[in-house]
Amino acid sequence: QDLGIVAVGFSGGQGKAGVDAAPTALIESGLLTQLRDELGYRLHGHDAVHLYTDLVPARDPPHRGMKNPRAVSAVTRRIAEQVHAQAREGRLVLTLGGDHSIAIGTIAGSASAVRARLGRELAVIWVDAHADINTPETSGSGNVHGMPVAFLTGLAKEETEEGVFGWIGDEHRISVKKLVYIGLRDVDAAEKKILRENGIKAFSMFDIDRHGIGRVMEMALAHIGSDTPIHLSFDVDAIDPMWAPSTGTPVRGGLTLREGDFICESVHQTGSLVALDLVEVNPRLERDTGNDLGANETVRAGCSLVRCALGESLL
Ligand code: DIR
Ligand code: MN
Ligand code: MN
Ligand code: MN
Repeated sequence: QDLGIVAVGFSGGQGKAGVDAAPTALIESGLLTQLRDELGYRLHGHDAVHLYTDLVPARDPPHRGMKNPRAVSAVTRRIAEQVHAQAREGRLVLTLGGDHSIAIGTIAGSASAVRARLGRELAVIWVDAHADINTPETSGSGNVHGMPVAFLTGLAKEETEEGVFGWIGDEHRISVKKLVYIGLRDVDAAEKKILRENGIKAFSMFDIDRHGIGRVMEMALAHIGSDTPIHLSFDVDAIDPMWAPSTGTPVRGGLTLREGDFICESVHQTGSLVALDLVEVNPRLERDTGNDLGANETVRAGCSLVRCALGESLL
């Protein structure tokens, strides 16, 4: 099968440098070679790691409290075009982030491509410790990586097309009905209200402990419905810091490595996966505190998640 790769070295959706180094770290650890040689994918677009430096303005003052709003908007707009172009060719698209703000681009691109190519609505499985559904107005941090789902569902909007994220149109958006969260454990009060008021399906760590990951995946996939194209957006901080410590906002009490891999395997098994993001690996954080092992383990966890989503565990 054909696999489009979009390697995104971007960190402007949050404050910690180093998450931009993740695509190179993942690729240098052998991820793409494995996908090609062991899983048999034909790769496209894998020759470049995009830094988008030409899109980052010299002056980028806050807008509605958002930090780096113009940079994030311009970069995600370009990513949306890249993902759309790959997906229109009928390729599965793998995006290696970067912080989670880039999902504004990846999901906008795959939602619009799935509409154009199949006339279908895209479902999204968002695996994360966080809900990333703050609006600019509810956000306490101003970091756009805490807001992508609000923009993608239309819960946050710009009034005019000239507004900072005004390029996001209906063709790029997803329905709150086709969105499922897995792994939540650090959700802001305002986000809980948004999830409740919009009836958004969410499986927290509590639900995983109660039902087990097998049952949770059955329920998550049943909610989406069979034969619906799926975009899996995986924030590595969903995995417990025991296995993935090198990430910007680690939260204890997370998924085991096996539970993370199982989520990916279950999505692969549906045969409906059209796009996959792996985000928030920051190899520099643990490296800088002298913990090379922590950085390497996090990269290794990320590689495993991607291979599982792309079919490694099939016998
Ligand atoms: C917090 C933390 N809810 C915020 N969010 C994320 O900044 O909006 N951390 N996404 O990874
Ligand atoms: Mn996230
Ligand atoms: Mn997160
Ligand atoms: Mn938090």
